[in-house]
Amino acid sequence: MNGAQALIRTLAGGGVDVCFSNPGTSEMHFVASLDAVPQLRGVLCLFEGVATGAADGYGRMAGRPAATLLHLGPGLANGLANLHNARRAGTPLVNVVGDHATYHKRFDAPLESDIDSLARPVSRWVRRSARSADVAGDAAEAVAAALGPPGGVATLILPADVSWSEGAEPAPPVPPRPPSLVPGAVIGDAAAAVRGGAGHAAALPSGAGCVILLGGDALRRPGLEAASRIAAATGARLLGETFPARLERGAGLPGLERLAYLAEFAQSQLAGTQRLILAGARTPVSFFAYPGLPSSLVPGGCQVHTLAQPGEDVCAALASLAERVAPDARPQPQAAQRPALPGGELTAETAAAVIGALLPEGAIVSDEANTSGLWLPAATAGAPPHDWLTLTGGAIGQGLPVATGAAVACPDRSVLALDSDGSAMYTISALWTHAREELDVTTVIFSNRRYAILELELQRVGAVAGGDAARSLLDLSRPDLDFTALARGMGVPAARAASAGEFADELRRALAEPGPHLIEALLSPPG
Ligand SMILES: Cc1ncc(C[n+]2csc(CCOP(=O)(O)OP(=O)(O)O)c2C)c(N)n1
Repeated sequence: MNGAQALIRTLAGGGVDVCFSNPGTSEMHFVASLDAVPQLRGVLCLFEGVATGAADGYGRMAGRPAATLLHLGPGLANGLANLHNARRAGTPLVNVVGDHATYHKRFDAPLESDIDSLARPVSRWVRRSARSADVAGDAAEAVAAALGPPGGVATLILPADVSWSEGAEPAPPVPPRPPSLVPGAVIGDAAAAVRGGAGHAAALPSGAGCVILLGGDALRRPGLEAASRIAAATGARLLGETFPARLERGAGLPGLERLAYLAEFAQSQLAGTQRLILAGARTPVSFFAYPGLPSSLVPGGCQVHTLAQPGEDVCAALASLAERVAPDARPQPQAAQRPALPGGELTAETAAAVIGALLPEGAIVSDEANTSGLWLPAATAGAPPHDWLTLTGGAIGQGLPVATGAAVACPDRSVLALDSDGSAMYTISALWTHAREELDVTTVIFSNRRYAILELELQRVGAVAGGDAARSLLDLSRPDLDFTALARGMGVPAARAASAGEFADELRRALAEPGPHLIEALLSPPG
């Protein structure tokens, strides 16, 4: 057996059943081996950023890694931005990067580059397989490293001669580590913080001044329900991290307000907090630095308590905390509630109401709506239960690929990709994979024909720019993008909506029919 065959069998044996691929010459033996191992499904992506983003979406939903197959340093470089997002999401992902044959590298052929250095910043584990006899063992370790906990990107660099040489055999899976349990003393410390700490005024509910910031796995049902019990019993306030990898929400689950993106709003959400408990979330910081604003969002004088670190079982920690401070409390479920279908103009606000009115039960939403997404959380809060996946690392071009991977991971669920026009263009070729794989993804493009957030940021950072040269760098018109033509050109049926009513009709139709669809929502400028 050659190295590539042993690698693929080992990945499949370790539960990796899909490989989002954009191969080249050095990966041909990997490609050739796929027919012999039907347990590993190869999915062609026409750009590496689609492959890495799709593997992220898959890993977030499946809870186990997909593989990628990328072509040397340049292929990896094309995929880096979405590997960065995956790293921020804590997604398990096995990133296979082909390389030249070991003996060919010293000739410095045109595609030669420093793959290891490119991989390291986005990877929690990097290994270069040296011999075909090693590759299966390396692959088994890569799967375990990707699973963590916490999950992350494991990059396996695969020289072409390691792939094609005989003498390999599959390796058994390496058992992943279980998450560490949070020590009782840490739970006790958090319990004291929730109960009010020293100097607590008896007239106030014990949790007054306390915020529990939930992130990571705490945003799945068990974590949310435990946190909700704590909040119900003590008056502590719950907030979710700004950009969750995966948030379970909707009717019947505890509702959760997220920390705002804009630092000024986040500051006002956290104002008056005396005790901040981090449950799977990082210490909140401003997304960017702004002149005159602090980087840390922790209010002055507020004590920060970490309930669970990355890699620790945050849901078990929240459950233990709930048993201590809220033994009799019940989680507070969000009531079922949908907005009425609006008429009139199609704006970001009426579009959100349409989505809230029609979102199917069990939907997976890939949210890269940016400024057009402002009204989505409120409009969908009481919709039937669904998952919400967001732009974890701020590198735009994630939304369509994450939807691709989520749809491959969950073929029985409806996937809704909500994408702003500028972001969609980075990885627009994901639509071709939606069509090729017949994925049930409905893509909504919020077409405002601008980089609207950057118009706002221009003012917020205090840059003085009123001229046409500056404006033209934030403007997506001249020519106007025709997303319906782009979609049809890649095999995805598409329609345009210019009013709230048209958008509702098109969304209803797209959600009812299997397979991919695209709706270009031509937004009226905000009034
Ligand atoms: C990889 C990457 N490149 C560039 C940026 C900078 N950037 C942030 S938002 C944005 C434009 C977003 O425009 P669009 O997706 O149309 O959303 P809108 O702001 O109009 O809602 C850009 C270019 C980024 N965040 N990530």
